[in-house]
Amino acid sequence: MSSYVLFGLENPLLDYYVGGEDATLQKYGLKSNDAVLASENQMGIYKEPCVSYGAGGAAQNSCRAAQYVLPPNSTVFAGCVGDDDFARMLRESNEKAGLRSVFAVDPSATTGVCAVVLSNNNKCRSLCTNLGAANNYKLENLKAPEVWSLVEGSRVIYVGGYHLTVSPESMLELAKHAVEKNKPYIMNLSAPFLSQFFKEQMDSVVPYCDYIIGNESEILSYGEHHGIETKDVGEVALALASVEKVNKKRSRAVVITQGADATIVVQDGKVNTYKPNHVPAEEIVDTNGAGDAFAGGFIAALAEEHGIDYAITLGHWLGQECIKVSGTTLPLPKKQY
Ligand code: 26A
Repeated sequence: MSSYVLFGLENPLLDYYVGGEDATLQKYGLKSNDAVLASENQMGIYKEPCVSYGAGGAAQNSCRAAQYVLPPNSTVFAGCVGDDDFARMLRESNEKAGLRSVFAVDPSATTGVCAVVLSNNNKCRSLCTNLGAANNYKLENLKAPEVWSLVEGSRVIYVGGYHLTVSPESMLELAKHAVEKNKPYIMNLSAPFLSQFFKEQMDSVVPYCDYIIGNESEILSYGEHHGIETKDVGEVALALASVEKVNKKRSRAVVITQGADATIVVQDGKVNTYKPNHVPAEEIVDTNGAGDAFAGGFIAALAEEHGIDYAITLGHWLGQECIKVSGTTLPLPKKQY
């Protein structure tokens, strides 16, 4: 049996920071706080001068964050990359973070890139992604013996909702395995557009989820596209939590972060709130990846069989450490919670 307790799946992306703030947003028709797949007329953004770059990919960020607090060799992450320098950089930064990459390689495509535009004193981030090779992950990549044995050896499974656009079959395969072995299965809502344009795929995975993590705009988008007539985050989370479950041995928790405001947790028909500690504005460097770091802390706590209170606390702490440094990485040398 492998020692990797946490198995993650999603898009291995490189984050490509572009300057210009509002002018760049306008030029490419982007909203200041959003995440989209790049359309044909947004492709020019990847030719804009690069301010900085680094490992990205929402679930890959979360897995790096989880590994930050877990014992060595606890976390493994799967996805598809090209055979290029970007892929080498991703492997390197995962390795530095202690995260094992099990990448499928599609030499006919380039590694996925996410253009990041910060604005409003770095408080807002707009993400515009060209998935490239990440889009070519297949169920057969997951079922390859060297990958599937890691799935079997894991205790907790984390899937990024962004993978709904790529390989919902792989997400379902992991989900069925999780039910069969009664392992916690966690999905992130990832972005508002998924509930809108990938609703059917989303609805096929939700019944398997023991934990669903998201933010306020993602849960409200879920509500809007599921005929839930309220803008109350707790109410929509209650509705999502009550979707019939496949694994009857576990109840479902829906966890909604709201930036500096209280995180809302819905479980067993009850709504609880958890206020994160205050981070002074002058300490905030880059909010990109805060939600991913939160998810990383949350899933790390579950992997160590802690309860939900501790999972939220650890998530808040990692989210706050993440926004104090540039990019989606965490401070080094490692801080201890
Ligand atoms: C399919 N899409 C659009 C995406 C992403 C994504 N990760 C996976 N799939 N769009 C943006 N991201 C990542 O989100 C992180 C911030 O939460 C970015 O790479 C960024 O690191």
